Amino acid sequence: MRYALFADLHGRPRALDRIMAAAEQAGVDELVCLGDYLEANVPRRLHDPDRYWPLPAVVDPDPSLWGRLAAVRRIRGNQEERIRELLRPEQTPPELAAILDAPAREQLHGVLALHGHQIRWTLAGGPTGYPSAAAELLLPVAADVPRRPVVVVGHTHQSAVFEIHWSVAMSGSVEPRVRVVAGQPGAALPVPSDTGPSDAVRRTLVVNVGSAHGRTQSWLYYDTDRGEICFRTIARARKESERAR
Ligand SMILES: [Mn+2]
Repeated sequence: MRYALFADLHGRPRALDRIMAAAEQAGVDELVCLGDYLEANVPRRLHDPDRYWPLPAVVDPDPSLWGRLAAVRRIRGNQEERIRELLRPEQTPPELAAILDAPAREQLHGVLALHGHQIRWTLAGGPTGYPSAAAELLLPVAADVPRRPVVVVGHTHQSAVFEIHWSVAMSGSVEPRVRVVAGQPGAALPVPSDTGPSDAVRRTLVVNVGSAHGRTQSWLYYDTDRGEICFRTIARARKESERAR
């Protein structure tokens, strides 16, 4: 089985076209969106489910995109949760309702897939003198990460791999250490096929995929037969790129 995993499409139909074309070219069997396939138009600070919001104020009405997303396996993200909270059932078109009920997490062979809003994130930087690009990297809080061998997430729009060693936590009250795994672009990460019981997991690899929209679109190619996951990107010239939002 070969999966294309992507996240943070934020309702961009042309970005979905390009992800689908790249996945098809790579011989992918199934596409999986790790949340935020839609975009909530109501700013977070105005989010109020008790107020009535007309449909276009909440989400761009795009039945064509909704229909295509219905064919993609979906994990729900914070955007979908906010849209669902702001719309009443009677004002939600059936094509939209059909894609808002995605599960919060799914086991796909050797990887656990979820959206990163279920995890707290902290800035890597601070007073310790990191170079600025590294300082802006968001690290997952280990306590929020499911203790599985490989966890794939989206949400922060940053492509990165983190390693958590759980054995440190068992020796006392010390938080498990989160380490950034430096990798070559396109290098394969091994994914064990046997996931086993959670308490036997000594090390978790968190594979964080960048945004599926924008000038550089990121996705993950997961080949279960080979037991490997790879970062893939689709890069475009500036004039073709979509307006940043
Ligand atoms: Mn998100």
